[in-house]
Amino acid sequence: MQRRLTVVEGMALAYDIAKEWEQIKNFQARDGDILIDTYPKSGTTWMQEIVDLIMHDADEQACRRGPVYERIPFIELFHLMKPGIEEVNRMPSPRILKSHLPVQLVPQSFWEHNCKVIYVARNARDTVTSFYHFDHILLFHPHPDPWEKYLERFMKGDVGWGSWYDHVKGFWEAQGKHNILYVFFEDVKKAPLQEIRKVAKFLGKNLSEETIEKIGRLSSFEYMKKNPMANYSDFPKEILDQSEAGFMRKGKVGDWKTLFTVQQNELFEEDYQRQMAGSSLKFPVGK
Ligand code: PPS
Repeated sequence: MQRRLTVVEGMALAYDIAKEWEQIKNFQARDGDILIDTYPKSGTTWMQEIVDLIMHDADEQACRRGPVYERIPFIELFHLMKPGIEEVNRMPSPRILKSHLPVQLVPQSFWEHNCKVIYVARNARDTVTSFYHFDHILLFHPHPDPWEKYLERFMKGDVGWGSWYDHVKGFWEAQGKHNILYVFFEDVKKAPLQEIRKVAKFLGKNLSEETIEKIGRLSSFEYMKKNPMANYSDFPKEILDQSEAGFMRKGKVGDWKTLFTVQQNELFEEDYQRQMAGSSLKFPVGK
C-alpha cells in the first residue's frame, strides 16, 4: 500500500484505489441491487449491519455468515481484497453493496437500474474526528498528523474521497432525481428503532415491532463491537493496522470536542457557513 492520494475526476482518492478507477467506474449493478453510500466514517458499517439484518428478518445466524465487508462488498476495494469482482458478479440478487463515492461518480449502472440507495450523513465535526483517528491505521491514506494540518486538508477536500461538503450536498440534491433514502447518523443514534423502521419501509420489508427491536439490539454499538462479524477484527492487515486501535472506536455524537480547540472551532464554523451556503441541508445536531 502507498500512503498517498491522487486526483481522479476532480476528487482526491487513495492512489491504490485510483489505479483501478476504470473497473470501479464500470461496475455493473443489476436490478434489485441495494447501495449503501456514505462519506467515510459516517456510519457505513452500522447501516450495513442494519440493512443485512432487515433483509434477513433479524436472523442473527444468517447475519453472522461472514464479516460485514464480505456480506456487503465495498466497490472501491474489489481489486485489493476478497470478495473480488468475479465473486461479486456471482452473488445472488438482491446484492447489498457499499461505496464512498460522491453522487456524480457512482457507477452509472446503479442509476440505469433504478437501484435503491441508502445514504448516511454524519455531522462534519464528528466525521473529521473519526476520520483523523482512522487515517492513523488505514495504510493507503497519508499519515494524518499533525491534527491542525489534517483539519485544514479536510476543509479543502484533500483527504480520501474528497470534499465532505460536496458529498453530503450532492446526495441531498439528488434525492428528487434518484431512489435515495437520506439518513442522519445522529438520528439513528437518538432514535434507532424509528430509523430502522424507515429503512425497512424503504426496502419494502414489513417487519413486526419485535423484529425491529431485535435489529436495534443486534446493531447497537456495544453489540457490534463484540461481534467479530461486524467489528472488522479480521480485516486484512495490509490495509488496516489495528495493532494499536480498533475499527469500532467510540460511536458517539460530539466526540469532536476532544480534538477541536476553541479557535479551530470558530475557523471551522466560518468556513462551514461559506461551503454550505445556499444549501437547505441541515444536520440534526453536532455543533
Ligand atoms: S468506514 O471505514 O468509512 O466504513 O467507517 P464507518 O463505518 O462509516 O464509520 C465508522 C464510525 O461509525 C461508528 N460506528 C457506530 N456508531 C454507533 N453505533 C454503531 N453500531 C456503530 N458502528 C460503527 C464507529 O465507531 C466509527 O465512529 P467513531 O466516532 O470513530 O467511533
